[in-house]
Amino acid sequence: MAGRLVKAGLVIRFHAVTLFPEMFAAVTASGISGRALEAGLWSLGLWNPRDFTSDNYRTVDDRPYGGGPGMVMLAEPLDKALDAARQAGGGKVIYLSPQGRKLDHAMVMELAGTTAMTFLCGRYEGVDERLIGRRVDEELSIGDYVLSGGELAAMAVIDAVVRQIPGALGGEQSALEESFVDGLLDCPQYTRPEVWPQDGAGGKVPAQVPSTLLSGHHENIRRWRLQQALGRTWLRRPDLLAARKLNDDERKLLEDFQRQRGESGK
Ligand code: 9WO
Repeated sequence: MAGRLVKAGLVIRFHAVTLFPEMFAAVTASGISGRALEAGLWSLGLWNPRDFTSDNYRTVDDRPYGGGPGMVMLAEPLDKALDAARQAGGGKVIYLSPQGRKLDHAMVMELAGTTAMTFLCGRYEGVDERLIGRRVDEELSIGDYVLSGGELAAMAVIDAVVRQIPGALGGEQSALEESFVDGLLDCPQYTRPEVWPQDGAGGKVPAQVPSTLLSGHHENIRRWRLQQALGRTWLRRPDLLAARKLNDDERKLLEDFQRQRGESGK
């Protein structure tokens, strides 16, 4: 089919400055991101600061001024690696660190609207502050915890952004149907068998698939799912619910959920 050869103009060129380029196989070789890479929807340039050193030992780190444990990444090799990424059309430089702005769905969508970005991946105890001050455009965190380096955080961002590129999700699947697009958590999902486990023992969840999902009544199913999404968001992430307007119908569905939960005595 001729249409298969025509693809939307949206291609994102990622770059990563990293001492561990081989780690990025996790997003290039598998799954949705791997398939989207093969489809030409994104590319990844990997730049190892060790390849931009000039001493015999290929030194990329040194001891912190002021003393203390561990090592700090040298500015010079990172600066040269970032120059190389920039010459390849690197876009904004993003440093992944726990000190950064916390990533959310809105920021993922903003990044997905750009054509290029370069992730600076720190290791050890961090990167010389002068390099950050001179070369970094944005500092991003994926959550309040410390990793061993920025690579896993960069890959989390790549994965989240790539799934927003039109065509990255196969078939009828659409990023528009995902959690957070609507400001709510996802509803529960079920597949075969209709009863599991057979003896129904244990668990805080019934063994039987909710009857509405088996009814074939599409409007009722849609409303059940919306109600579950509202109820779960209320229970687990009241902060998200507070940030979202509810229409009359949604408010009734949520009140109904809250009533039913009160009756079952939790
Ligand atoms: C390591 C360390 C060891 C002893 C005392 C203090 C220390 N701080 C650090 C540290 O923060 N290392 C970072 C490792 C340096 C920057 C790259 N690293 C990193 C990035 N860890 N966690 C992230 C990260 C990035 C984005 N979102 C969450 C975590």
